[in-house]
Amino acid sequence: MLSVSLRLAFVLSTICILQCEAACETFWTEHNGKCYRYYGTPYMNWRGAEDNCIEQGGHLASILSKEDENFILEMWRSSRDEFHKEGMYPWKKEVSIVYIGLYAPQKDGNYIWSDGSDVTYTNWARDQPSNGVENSVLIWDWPNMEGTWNDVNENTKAILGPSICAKPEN
Ligand SMILES: [Ca+2]
Repeated sequence: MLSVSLRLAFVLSTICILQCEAACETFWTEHNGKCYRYYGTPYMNWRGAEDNCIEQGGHLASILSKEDENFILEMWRSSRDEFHKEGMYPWKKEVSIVYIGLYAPQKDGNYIWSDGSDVTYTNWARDQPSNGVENSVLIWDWPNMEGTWNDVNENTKAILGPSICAKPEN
């Protein structure tokens, strides 16, 4: 009886080593209780990027603190630079964007996070947000605007449609 229990414990612990240890699946990076992944899918607008994240079990990433932002920026830039190395990015890396989960569904300047988080932190670029028809938010690396936020028309399709999804840990 003891050996059966031991064997069962061994089997369960083996399963756990294979599946329980990783908080995040392959290609997803853990940060502060969530898993994040960069997607470089071509020609996608904000809604397309958000729909892709929903298919993956999450939403476009929300940024609730400077700490979140630093993590997102580091992840985005290193992932983007890998695309550069592979010759997949037809754009200068100094001039590039990434969608985040902030949007104004009523186009009235009232921004909310698509994952339902409260808006506790923003980092708008100078003279932003524009509001109105520009209701979908991205971070841009642009001369003198590195890492700040801009709202764009929801129909804008990014050159490479890059976005960062986030979902709860396993
Ligand atoms: Ca704008």
